[in-house]
Amino acid sequence: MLFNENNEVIKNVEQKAVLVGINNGKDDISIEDSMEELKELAIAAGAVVLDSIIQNKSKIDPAYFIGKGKVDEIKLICNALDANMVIFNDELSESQIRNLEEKLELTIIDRTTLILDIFASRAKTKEAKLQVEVAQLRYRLPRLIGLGRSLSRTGGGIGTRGPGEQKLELDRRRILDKISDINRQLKEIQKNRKVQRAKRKRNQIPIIALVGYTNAGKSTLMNKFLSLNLQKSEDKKVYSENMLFATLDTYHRRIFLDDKKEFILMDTVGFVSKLPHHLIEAFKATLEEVKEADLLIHVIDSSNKNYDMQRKVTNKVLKELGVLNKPMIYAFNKCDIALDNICYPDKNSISISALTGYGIDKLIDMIKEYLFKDIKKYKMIIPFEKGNIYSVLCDKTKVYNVEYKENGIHLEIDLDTALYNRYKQYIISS
Ligand SMILES: Nc1nc2c(ncn2[C@@H]2O[C@H](COP(=O)(O)OP(=O)(O)OP(=O)(O)O)[C@@H](O)[C@H]2O)c(=O)[nH]1
Ligand SMILES: [Mg+2]
Repeated sequence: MLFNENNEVIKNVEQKAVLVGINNGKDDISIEDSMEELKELAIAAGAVVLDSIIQNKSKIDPAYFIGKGKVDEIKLICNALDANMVIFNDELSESQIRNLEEKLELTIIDRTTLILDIFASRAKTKEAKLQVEVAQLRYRLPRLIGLGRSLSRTGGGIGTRGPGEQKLELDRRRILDKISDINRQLKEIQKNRKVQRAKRKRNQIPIIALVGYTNAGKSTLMNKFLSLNLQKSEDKKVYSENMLFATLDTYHRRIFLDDKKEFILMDTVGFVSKLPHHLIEAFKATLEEVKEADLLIHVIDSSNKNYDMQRKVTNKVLKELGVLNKPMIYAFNKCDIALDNICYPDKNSISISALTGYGIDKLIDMIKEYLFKDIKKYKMIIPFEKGNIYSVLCDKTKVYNVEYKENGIHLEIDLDTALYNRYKQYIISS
């Protein structure tokens, strides 16, 4: 689904697009790979891609983004191919979009609009929908101001500049009102999220977040773990699909391991290079949840030749979210179709296939090593007058068995080193 400049859905029109990108030699990946990714994004938004044009240019043209001569060339190509849309690989300014639209007489879409559009069409929950809307409005806001400035600069003249400015001010205010209205609604929804989060914290079950580039296989890995939940088959699988941004919300599922250990696994939205800043901002509340994770599993598509760039882009966003300091396992996924000579960034890396199950046992061992390393099961007796210790323990750790006997509360309980040291006088055996 694509939207026109008034945010109305362009219906029943085949989106026949020509892609345009600038090679300034500054990006992390080659322009060809970047254009390939843009093509996937365009397809994900429902467009048919007819051609891809690259211009080598170190300086951006303020009026047209690309060189003026290139605009004429693109016009010829679009006419010949019967395209009705040109998609740019970067974010354009309002005036660039306007100039290009005038000259090419086609719909102009930039990379940011494209990504926002995909998010808008994929968002399922009310929260995700509102978050995308805020990002879209924020994207439009400076463009309105920009337009206002350019009007006054060129001197729209009496009768045009005044009302033009007024209308812009009105649009601007309307957008600002709308943003604060949505933010109010989001706050309400997020209150509930906080309650859920507090509940999870109380349960003291460790949390693992799956993070990574879009299409890396996070949701597939989540489903693989769910298939291990033999005795708890009510757990719902999450949606996984070979398309960009299949997941836009965070999903939590409890995973039970064979030796009574359990953790909560969290599936999250995937990242992409040049992810619009407003989108990261808008999704911060959802992504905040990653902060509560005890461990991150960074899923990497090792069949993609840009896997290392994707890893770096993901780490950059994680840094922006303030979670890069958490313990992290790099899961090099899709090893069934991986490239040769994959380079591991550090020893916390493992090769897996979420699809075939290869390496999952080893991944579980690594998880246990991180999460349950110093936990052992003990039997203890807490005297009745120390009932408060019992409540502290219930809060902090897993209690398997409770019996009230004459001499106190008999517990079968997991203790890590810290809890063991604190309460060792009540331990009767391990
Ligand atoms: N060959 C192969 N394909 C895989 C593997 N893991 C996932 N896939 C495929 O990769 C595609 C993307 O998988 P998802 O699990 O939806 O990816 P994701 O990381 O959740 O993607 P987003 O939700 O978009 O961020 C799907 O077609 C999966 O079947 C794997 O180990 N091997
Ligand atoms: Mg997913």
